[in-house]
Amino acid sequence: MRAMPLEGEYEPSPAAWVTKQVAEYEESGGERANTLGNTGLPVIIVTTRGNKSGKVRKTPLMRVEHDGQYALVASMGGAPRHPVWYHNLSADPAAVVIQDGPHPFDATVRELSGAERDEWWERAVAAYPPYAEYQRKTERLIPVLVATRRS
Ligand code: F42
Repeated sequence: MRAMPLEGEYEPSPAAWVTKQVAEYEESGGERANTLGNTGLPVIIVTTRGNKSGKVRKTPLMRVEHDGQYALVASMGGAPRHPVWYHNLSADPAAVVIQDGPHPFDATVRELSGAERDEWWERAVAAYPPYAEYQRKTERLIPVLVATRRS
């Protein structure tokens, strides 16, 4: 079943390389622009709704998948503040579309804590080792959310 794209006006990221990656990923159905730079490590595209503007926002994130669920890691390179897409998801955990390959799908997210977060954090660091470095760089506990496909 195809995703119901989040209605609303798409507002590209102010970061040009992010906007470019999203555009190329979507145009190619996930065949191109599907890794982080030349790391060879896969990314997904996460669509959220701006919690203030209501605009549609699209964010490439590292692909951390297990049994059909995805971890969304609000690392932002270990910056002191959470990325704003995290606030969008916190405001509306059901306004989420995940694209991992050609077909985007609707999902719902839940923020993880405790042992469940530890388990997904391990998977995240295995998929993208710099996450461990980012956590060492910042006082904030990097939020980990799990996205589950809505049938
Ligand atoms: N970021 C991560 O945090 N984790 C990753 O695993 C990750 C992987 C990754 C791979 C490839 C790549 O190209 C980028 C990657 N990034 C990763 C970076 C990620 O794509 C984002 O650029 C980054 O996390 C920052 O997200 P952000 O949502 O904070 O982006 C800012 C720059 C942004 O878009 N700001 C907009 C602006 O105009 O300044 C506003 C966006 C927005 O959602 N606004 C809300 C609204 O209502 O419209 C209001 C938000 C609020 O509460 O103020």
